[in-house]
Amino acid sequence: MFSRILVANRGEIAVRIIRACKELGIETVAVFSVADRDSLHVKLADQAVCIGGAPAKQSYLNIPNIIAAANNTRAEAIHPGYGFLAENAYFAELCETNGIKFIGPDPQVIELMGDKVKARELVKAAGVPLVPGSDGAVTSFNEAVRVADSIGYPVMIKASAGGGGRGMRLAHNKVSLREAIDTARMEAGAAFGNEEIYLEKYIEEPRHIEFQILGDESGNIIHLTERDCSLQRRNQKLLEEAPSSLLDEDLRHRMGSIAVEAARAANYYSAGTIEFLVDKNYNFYFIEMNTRVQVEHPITEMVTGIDIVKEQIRIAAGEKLTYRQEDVKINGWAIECRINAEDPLNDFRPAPGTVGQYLIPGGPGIRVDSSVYPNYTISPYYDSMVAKLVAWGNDRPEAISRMRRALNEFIIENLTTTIPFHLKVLDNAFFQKGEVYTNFIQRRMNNEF
Ligand code: MV4
Repeated sequence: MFSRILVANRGEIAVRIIRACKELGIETVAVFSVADRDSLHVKLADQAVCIGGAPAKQSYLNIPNIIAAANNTRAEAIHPGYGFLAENAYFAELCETNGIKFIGPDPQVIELMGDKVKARELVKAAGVPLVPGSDGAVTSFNEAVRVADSIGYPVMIKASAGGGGRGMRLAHNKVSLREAIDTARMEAGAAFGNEEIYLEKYIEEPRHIEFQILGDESGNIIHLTERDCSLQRRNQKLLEEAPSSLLDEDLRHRMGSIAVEAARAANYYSAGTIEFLVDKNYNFYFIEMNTRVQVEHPITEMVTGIDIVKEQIRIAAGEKLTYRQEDVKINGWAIECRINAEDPLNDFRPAPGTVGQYLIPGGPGIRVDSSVYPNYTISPYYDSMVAKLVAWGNDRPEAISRMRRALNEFIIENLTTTIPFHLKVLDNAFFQKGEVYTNFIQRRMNNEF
């Protein structure tokens, strides 16, 4: 096992990783920007190194400074968390060439899965169902028209280098297809330096269901069942739950087996996520794979009892999985609310600032992953997450009532947060029936938000 790990991230996920290291008896090195001198991850780590200015480009994305910090502190491994450098294959490769273990999958797999066209081709060959669409990238308007005519409108245009809904465009007919393709290409070029696009049939009101994967470096791969992330706003997840109210045991088993096959096709190790869309007829389709630990990983931890971050670290240290698929059981129900410093009444505009009193909820079934403390200033330089509030219950109604209780208990003075919005979602009759899907917020929350 490692004796010292550098955590190349900030905020709640840096704190989460430091906690896992402490439980494993591993020393931690935090890195921080000049805006984060007073951050909780800096206080909790054994050592901390300033890696640059407040803008992420100068610090949390500053590869030479992070590698230097790891070398200087003789850290044996780097945990990238999510965001920033977590899915940067070049960074992962550079860690390895410096003799530092990157806590994540093989750099070539990061590269492969970052290319959504290549990822589709790879898993298709392994028999994984895809959303009907183009075979590979679409290179001309005429080709796009041919594909759209054969799969039928509406179609989604997606950026090969995108993912998570970034750079997606919808086209209802041949006329709007041309404009959608031109815009998608331009946006993808500007955002990712890569104009490659592909086409998918538009799935109406799908559910976004993702399977948590764990694999070791000996080729053992299991899944930790699913998360339902259908409640999104402009491709930002607001609330996630595990398990999904949509799946029965049979569908869970079939999707889980396919998710493991998709990961196996990539020789995957470490933690990862296979994302599916599920349509109204319970057909499921692979959309992409994420090669990092995700924001919403705690709900899977709550229902399986498996510590995903500790497993990631053990796997990176060369240990074999200690769980077999038959050891993984779902116990109860978990919901996560992402509490952001944003104004739901003002188009969810970020509202960073200095918190006054800060009192987190507790009691049965409640977990709070946060790096905020009283009088802490949330910086405008980074995302506006205040806390991930997770509620566990024996069943969905109990998880909902605990979440409602905990949201009301949370004291976050002097900040505008999304808590009132989350309470409205939990009170919504459609949500309570488990009806969450694309446009839920538009269609079901219109009057309130
Ligand atoms: C789609 C889709 C409909 N058809 N792809 C992909 C990433 C995710 N963040 C949103 N994505 C979607 N991809 C096809 N071919 C609709 C969405 C989508 C969505 C899906 C499930 C639940 C909520 C959603 C909200 C917006 C968009």
